[in-house]
Amino acid sequence: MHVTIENIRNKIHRNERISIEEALWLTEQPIYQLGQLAFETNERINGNTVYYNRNIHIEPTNICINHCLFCSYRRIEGQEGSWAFAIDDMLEKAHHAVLQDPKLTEFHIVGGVHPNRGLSFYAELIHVLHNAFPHIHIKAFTAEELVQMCKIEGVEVEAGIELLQSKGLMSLPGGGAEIFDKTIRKKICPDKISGQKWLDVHRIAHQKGLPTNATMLYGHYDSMEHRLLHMDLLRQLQDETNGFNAFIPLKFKAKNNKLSHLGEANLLEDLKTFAIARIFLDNIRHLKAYWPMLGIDQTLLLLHFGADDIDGTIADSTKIYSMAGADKKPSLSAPGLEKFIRENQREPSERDSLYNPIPK
Ligand code: V47
Repeated sequence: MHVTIENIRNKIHRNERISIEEALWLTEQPIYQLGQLAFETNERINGNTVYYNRNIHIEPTNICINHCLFCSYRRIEGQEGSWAFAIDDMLEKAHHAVLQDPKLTEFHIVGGVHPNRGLSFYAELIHVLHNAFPHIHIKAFTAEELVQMCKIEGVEVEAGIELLQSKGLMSLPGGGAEIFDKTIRKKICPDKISGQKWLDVHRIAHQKGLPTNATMLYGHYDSMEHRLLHMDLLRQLQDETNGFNAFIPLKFKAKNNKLSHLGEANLLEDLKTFAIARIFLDNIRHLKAYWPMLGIDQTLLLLHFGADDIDGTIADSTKIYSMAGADKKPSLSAPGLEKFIRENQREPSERDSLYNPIPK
């Protein structure tokens, strides 16, 4: 069949999915056409609503055994700028955050892969936080962190997830996916679990009833084809489990890391990546433009290219991106986020971690 924008539009309207080849063709069309298609696609799925939540990040440690070339955050034990918070310190941070915003709904917990903090430490952390704040959703640990914390204690990942779940873990964030292409993955994060293993851990989580997110780190050595192959594996797993809530393209930030010489993707590339993700991933409902990394202006623009979620209030609680060159103190109040969304002619909706609307 001869490919045209119209026959791809018709396909989408018939709820037929597009192939990798069609997606690649689309990314070579004028950006306004791709953007319009992504906008329409999102409108059919999520209407005019743009979601946000009230959350903080808790980053237990930046001490990490891995040597990911894109990372500006990792330190070794004892190195200046390293941290490894005790459970009490993290509980204190949580109390402080809830005092600042009593309507907080989510703790997002991710950090480095510490050489000797195993499953028991993290199970205790979840237990303590859940006990103190039973109404707050705990979204914690990338597949990478889970595999390593289980390995330290010789526990199978499945049993580890069950233990954490019994302590109050409610979902997994999408980090650590990076890019599934084997050659690039070896080059940029040589010590990380394979893409296949990442998918296996998320499959297990979904089977245990834990929803998860999925990320993709783009804008380094990857091409659009690598991104689509990455999304294709996510689309296949989602067909099997329906456990992914959101897809989050993470733009590589180039400051203070071993890939700084590559620079960053340009705006056109960002728009294309988000737009094609919205069209291609027909079975993942939400596309998140993570504002602390992108900055609010670019995030708002991406709402016109398929994104429907901008993540949360954050309250200056994450260092991963500021250390790599993003906004230094990311923090916006719920009314502040709502104002930005409204100014963009969209309807804000505060959500919980599972995308249920929070009544006003
Ligand atoms: O896996 C690290 C990325 C991820 C850089 O699930 C970088 O809701 C760009 O996954 N430039 C961790 N990206 C953070 C993450 C996340 C963030 C927000 C929301 C959710 C969610 C998940 O951060 C890592 C890695 O891909 N990352 N360094 C960098 N220089």
